[in-house]
Amino acid sequence: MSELVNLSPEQDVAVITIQNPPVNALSPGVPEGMAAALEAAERDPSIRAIVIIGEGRTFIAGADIRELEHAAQGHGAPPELHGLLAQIEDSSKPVVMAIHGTALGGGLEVAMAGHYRIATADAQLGQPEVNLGIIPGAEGTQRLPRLVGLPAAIEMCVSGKPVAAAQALRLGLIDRMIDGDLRSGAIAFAREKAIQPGPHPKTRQRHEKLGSPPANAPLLAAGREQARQRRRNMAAPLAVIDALEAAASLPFEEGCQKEREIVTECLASDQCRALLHAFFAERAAAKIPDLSSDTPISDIRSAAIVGAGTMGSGIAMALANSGISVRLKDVESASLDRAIARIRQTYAAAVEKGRFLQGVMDQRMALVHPQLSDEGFDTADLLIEAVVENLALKKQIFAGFDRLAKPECILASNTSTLDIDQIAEATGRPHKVLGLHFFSPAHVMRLVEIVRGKDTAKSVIATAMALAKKLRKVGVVVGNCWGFVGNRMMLPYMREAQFLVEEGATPAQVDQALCDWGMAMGIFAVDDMGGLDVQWHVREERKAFEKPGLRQPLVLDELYRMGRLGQKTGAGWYRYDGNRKPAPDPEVLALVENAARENGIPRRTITTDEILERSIYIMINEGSRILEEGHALRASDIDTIYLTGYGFPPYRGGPMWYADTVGLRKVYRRIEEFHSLHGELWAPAPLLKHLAEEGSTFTAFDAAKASLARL
Ligand code: 3H9
Repeated sequence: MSELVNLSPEQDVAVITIQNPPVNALSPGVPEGMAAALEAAERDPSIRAIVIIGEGRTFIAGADIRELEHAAQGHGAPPELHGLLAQIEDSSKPVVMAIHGTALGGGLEVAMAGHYRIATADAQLGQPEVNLGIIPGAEGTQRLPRLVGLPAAIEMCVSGKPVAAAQALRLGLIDRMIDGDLRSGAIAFAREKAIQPGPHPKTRQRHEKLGSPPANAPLLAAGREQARQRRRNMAAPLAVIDALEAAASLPFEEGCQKEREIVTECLASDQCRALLHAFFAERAAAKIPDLSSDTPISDIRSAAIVGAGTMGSGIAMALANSGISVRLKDVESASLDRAIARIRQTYAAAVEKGRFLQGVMDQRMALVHPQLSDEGFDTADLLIEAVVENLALKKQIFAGFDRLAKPECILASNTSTLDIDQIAEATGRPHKVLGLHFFSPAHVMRLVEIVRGKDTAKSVIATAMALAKKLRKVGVVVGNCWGFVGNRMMLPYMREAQFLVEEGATPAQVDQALCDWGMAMGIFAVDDMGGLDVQWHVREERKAFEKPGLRQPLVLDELYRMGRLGQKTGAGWYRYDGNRKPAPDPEVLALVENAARENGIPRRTITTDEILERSIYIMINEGSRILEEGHALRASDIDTIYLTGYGFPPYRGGPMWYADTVGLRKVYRRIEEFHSLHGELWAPAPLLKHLAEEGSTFTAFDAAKASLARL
């Protein structure tokens, strides 16, 4: 046994407890400890059954992802669990897996080798490996379809989404749900099974749900189509179907061999390395170097929002979804009516799709209180301003917050670009003020930029991070500069796309290139969705921060003047039909050609490579400046922001990781070339130049900074 695994006999039942906090990952020592405990239980004649359970908040959340990372970097092989799984399955005594929290990846694979599985109602079971660019590599692709059938196995492995215990029971993945104490329930269940005549079911020997080749062929074809559409450009979701096909067509051992080959190939891929980076980047963002673990955190139980527009109502839903009571204030009752209708419609659609029950919708609706007054502002734990981007108006609202709020209340602005310190100046308590920049739609998008002003108290930042976690979002602390991190990088990206169009591309060509590369949406489609009026105002305001005479896009003004404001007016960069489907518009092309002619810009053929380099490298360059100025704590924080808030393809790891994979020398060289061709907007960021000349990477930059912080 080891410290990581405990064996305790409960009369005739051996309870093997995994104790590897925080998530009982199968780190080195855990499989070995389990094997030793199983052997001891097998040898002990007084033991009639075995229970395997996790200590703390969860069963086993999977293989140790650090180990996978080492293997992906070429240091060592992936964890090997074959021997342990066979030992569990071949045990002469019934082995019961007692699941609470999460049984994910290798955790579910271990569970499926048991003879029986029981779970608490809140348990989640899944094979999320594709999210890390691999496939289940510990025989999961071979056992899962034997338990749940091919269609459900395809769905679980391609989506990577876990199923809740009730569904797992329906699918045959677990045998029973347990009310009350799991450990004692598992012991009782194990005794029940011990007296049943053997043999106890071995998953690997089951075939009844595997179907026949002719019946499976269309299921596999549909699965591959689903993988191509839902996980665009990703290799692992397609590869996992090859392994599932092997389960249905080959003997178990041969299927396992095939799975092993595929997982080894996946682990050696750029996609896998990028996705592993994304996993750890997201967790690293939660660590703020100057915030100690004892920084006080207040519990946010009630909030009030000023501004019932799209953002205000989205934030209200995000809060209500986590059980926080929220007052939604606006100056016009018509705005409130629209907001409540929007919220009700969103929830009703979720109920219709089966995401949650009507009762849950009713509870959430009851938490949102529309109002024209400031009632309840004096007792709220958090006040959020979500009005239009107008500094004077925001300052006025914050002055009101200052008069009304209780001393411990946190005052947040949802500004996407403005100066938090100036907003804080309108109050007598700037230490309580910060930015909480949600992304639209705020109840869906995972990112929240947490903007730290010069006076924001550490406890306010810590509370905001805890709130983001409670809302199941990803909080990333950013500095107070124009546009913070995300929008500051977005502006040059949008601008460059417009220059490309002036020089000869079309909006549809640019968008197609970006989508094919993996962006969730093309930049012109994004612009039309956000509204060209918003973009126009942002650009006008931004001019105050820029040197006069810089190249400005030519056509945006004209579209704005024509009232082509994007989706909301049925036309912007594209023309929209009733289903909001964008269609290229010759009128826009004529405007562009005209503007280019008048301004002496020769039009030429623009290649896909040029579109991609100019769009992505301009972001990387701005990201480098942000990093150098300290407005992002790490390059990986910038990646997390782009992955969780801006539709950057996860398998490319975020813009800064992507730059590392291209090679900073190459990126820098191209930026230099663009600088000489296109002028000052392409001036290389000094940090990028420095790292490129040193042959270094952003990853190395982050690591060096982290080790300095530890000194
Ligand atoms: C797999 O199993 C492959 C197999 O098929 C075999 C192949 C051969 N390993 O997320 P949190 C750390 S692939 C190592 O903030 P939560 C995490 O880094 C794996 N570490 O907590 C963090 O560390 P730190 C399949 C892990 O409560 C801390 O735990 N499994 C692992 O919000 C807390 O994490 C998965 O993909 C791990 N497996 O969420 C599950 N998991 O404090 C991945 C977590 O130092 N994990 N850590 O920053 C999750 O989805 C979430 O962590 C979980 C908890 C839902 C479990």
